[in-house]
Amino acid sequence: MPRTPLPLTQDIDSLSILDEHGNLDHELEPELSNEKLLELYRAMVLGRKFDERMLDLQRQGRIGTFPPTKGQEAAQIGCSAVLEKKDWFVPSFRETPAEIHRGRSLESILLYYNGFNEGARIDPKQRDLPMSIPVASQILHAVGLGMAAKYRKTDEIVMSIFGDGATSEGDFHEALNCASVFRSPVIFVCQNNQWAISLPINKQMHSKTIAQKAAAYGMPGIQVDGNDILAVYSAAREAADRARRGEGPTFIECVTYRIMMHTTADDPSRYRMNEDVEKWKKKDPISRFTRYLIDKNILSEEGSKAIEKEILTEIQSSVEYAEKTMKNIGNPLEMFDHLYDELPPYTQTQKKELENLLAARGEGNHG
Ligand SMILES: Cc1ncc(C[n+]2csc(CCOP(=O)(O)OP(=O)(O)O)c2C)c(N)n1
Repeated sequence: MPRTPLPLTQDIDSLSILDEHGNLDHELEPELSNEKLLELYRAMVLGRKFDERMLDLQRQGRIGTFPPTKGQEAAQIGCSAVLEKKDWFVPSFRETPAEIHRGRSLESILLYYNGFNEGARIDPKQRDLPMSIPVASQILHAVGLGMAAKYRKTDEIVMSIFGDGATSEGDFHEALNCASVFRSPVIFVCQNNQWAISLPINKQMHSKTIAQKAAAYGMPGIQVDGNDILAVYSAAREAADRARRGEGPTFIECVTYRIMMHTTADDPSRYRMNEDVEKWKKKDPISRFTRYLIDKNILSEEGSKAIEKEILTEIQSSVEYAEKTMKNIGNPLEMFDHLYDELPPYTQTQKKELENLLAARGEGNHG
């Protein structure tokens, strides 16, 4: 028999627990205390409100370029919720809500997006890597961290998050292969938000799912509704338990959607259909979770408003504190000092522009 089907048997499931119409699969509902559910809710709302404020600040010229996360809160918080303090979190640039949930301060993020080195400094007690801007590069770092944890015989695990575009990079494939071979305790989370800047997913790959790529590397993989925090949490919980038992990596594809622009530097109306955006807005992860909590009598309309109010106050005082701090630390012009011996002409122009801007704002040299 020269030609027979190969016995490839790995199944890839698709998981949804709370759908967009509020239907709940009771059998699959994860066991979470009311306290934990409220913690997740607050983290999602904080992520959303801070994201909205960051967009306003950018439009007012009070921060630099920023990548919004609106619509991806369930994917982010559902995953970060399974990590413990001792575990490692390895994000890319879009993971602001999850970083906050892990303990990063709003002030630090505000400083970062204003170009201050102080905002890139991570508390050594916090096991988070700085956000990675080179797409997919951080996935390899996560595998290495996992291998180190394994050699040291700790039960720490690692989570790396990235977008659909990252799966087209060589680093992604090297990372999955290496993790599988060495059984590195990593949870790979792909936030399939349908777009890599202006490139839609159907022009980027012909595989029907991203989750199926796990099978190629011999590791468990699952596709989840990324706007359903219960599904994301359950898949991440399974993956974390597996990694902690020493059974190696897992790949999770969270199917979600980037409601806003890729970054504040681009205009999605030039490449994307508004109907799609409207369709996805109806699947909003926060309204879906709010309804679930209200149905379970864990949250009330008034309770939800009170949480929102408290969050807005927290954001406001962080913005005020960060803006005051920025007047008293460092000199933004120093960013031009460390890259070149002699500045190229276009960078000299940029330096001059910043000098003029600071002078116009009466901020002198910030020093
Ligand atoms: C190695 C590398 N190539 C190109 C870029 C430019 N770039 C920035 S974000 C991006 C798209 C990323 O898309 P995806 O991985 O899906 O993440 P998303 O932004 O959608 O969260 C690209 C190509 C980069 N930062 N790094």
